[in-house]
Amino acid sequence: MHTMNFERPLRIGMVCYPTYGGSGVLATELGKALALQGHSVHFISNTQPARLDVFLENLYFHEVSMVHYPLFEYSPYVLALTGKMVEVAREQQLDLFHVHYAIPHATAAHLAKEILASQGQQIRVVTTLHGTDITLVGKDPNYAPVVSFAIQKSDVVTAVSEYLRGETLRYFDCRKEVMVVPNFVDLLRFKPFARAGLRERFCPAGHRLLVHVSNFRRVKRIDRVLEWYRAIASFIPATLLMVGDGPELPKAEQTIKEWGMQSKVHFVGRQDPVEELCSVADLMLLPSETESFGLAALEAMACGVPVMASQAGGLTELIQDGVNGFLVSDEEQARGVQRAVDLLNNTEILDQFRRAALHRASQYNITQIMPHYEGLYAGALGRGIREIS
Ligand code: GMT
Repeated sequence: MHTMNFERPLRIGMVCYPTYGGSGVLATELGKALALQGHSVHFISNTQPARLDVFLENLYFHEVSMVHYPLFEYSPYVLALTGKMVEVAREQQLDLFHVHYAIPHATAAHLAKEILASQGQQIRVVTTLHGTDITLVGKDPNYAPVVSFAIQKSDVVTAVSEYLRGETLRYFDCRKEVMVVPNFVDLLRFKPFARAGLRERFCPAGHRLLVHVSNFRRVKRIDRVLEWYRAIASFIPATLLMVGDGPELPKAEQTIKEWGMQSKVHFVGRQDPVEELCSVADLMLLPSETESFGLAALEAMACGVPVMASQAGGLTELIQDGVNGFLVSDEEQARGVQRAVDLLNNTEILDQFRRAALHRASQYNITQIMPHYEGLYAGALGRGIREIS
């Protein structure tokens, strides 16, 4: 892996949500890659991040313990997190915090930085904006001033797409340069798999296999996944694989029952390794209302699967319409379905789309993207710790 040389390895506090959301996945994969480069990476979160599944001697996890007290209806997580960040930074002599998802991590990082400064320890803060921390919940008037302030106070701010950078500048009093560092994928892990018999477990011969992977939140528009599938299946034999779990799952299962399509739609819950399931599919469906980047789409493409997605947000930067997938506007749903049917009916063109998807994903390999973060760390640390290559 090409990377930078520093005077010494960095000591990084990585703060993220531990669940299956894209920001936690990104943070975890980045942390693992940085640890492989020799940096010490300390994850700080309320439970062990889902993909923190390897042992490396310079990769650590520090659990935030919540304080419960009868007076609190809601325990103040941001304070518990800040306290833990201060403790870890002091004990491990951290150089910087890299916080993923602004709410509340960037606020906690600012507080921790101030507390540490008052004790004579300087630490830098790199904030990565991932999506709804800006586009949905972040701009809620209750949170917006706090998010603005935390962004301004970060030493470095990154966004995962040009779209998200634009939204940040549009909605927030940012007064900060926002650098775009896109999502990435580990191509050693995400590649076309051909596990014998896996496709056949879900999908009869002669069917096309469609897949959706998400955390089943409203923003993913699960109802539209099902509508797209039903429309496609009205033209060609097709099966749908629904991977993931979340608040919209029960409603989706109910819809499929009402449509009497239980034998053709498989809900398989959260799955690791998702790459094996993606690999056996012919097309991914991702009609999200907004998607700052669309990591699930990138991971599917790395497995050689084209993506039919909404023409929204960062998806339009990743997916090349008519080359490695389709971008479907709200007004052109029927046309989108027809294009998908035409693709699935034509094995030769489908193979072309598959190859184009693989090629596109190769431009987002972790080996290419990780050095951008290291460069930003070097910049944030300035003379504190020099990058020497
Ligand atoms: O912003 C969110 O909804 C949460 C976040 C997550 O943790 O799942 O997802 C976002 O971050 C991913 C990683 O950067 C992006 O690939 C997703 O597009 C983005 N989700 C949305 O914008 C809805």
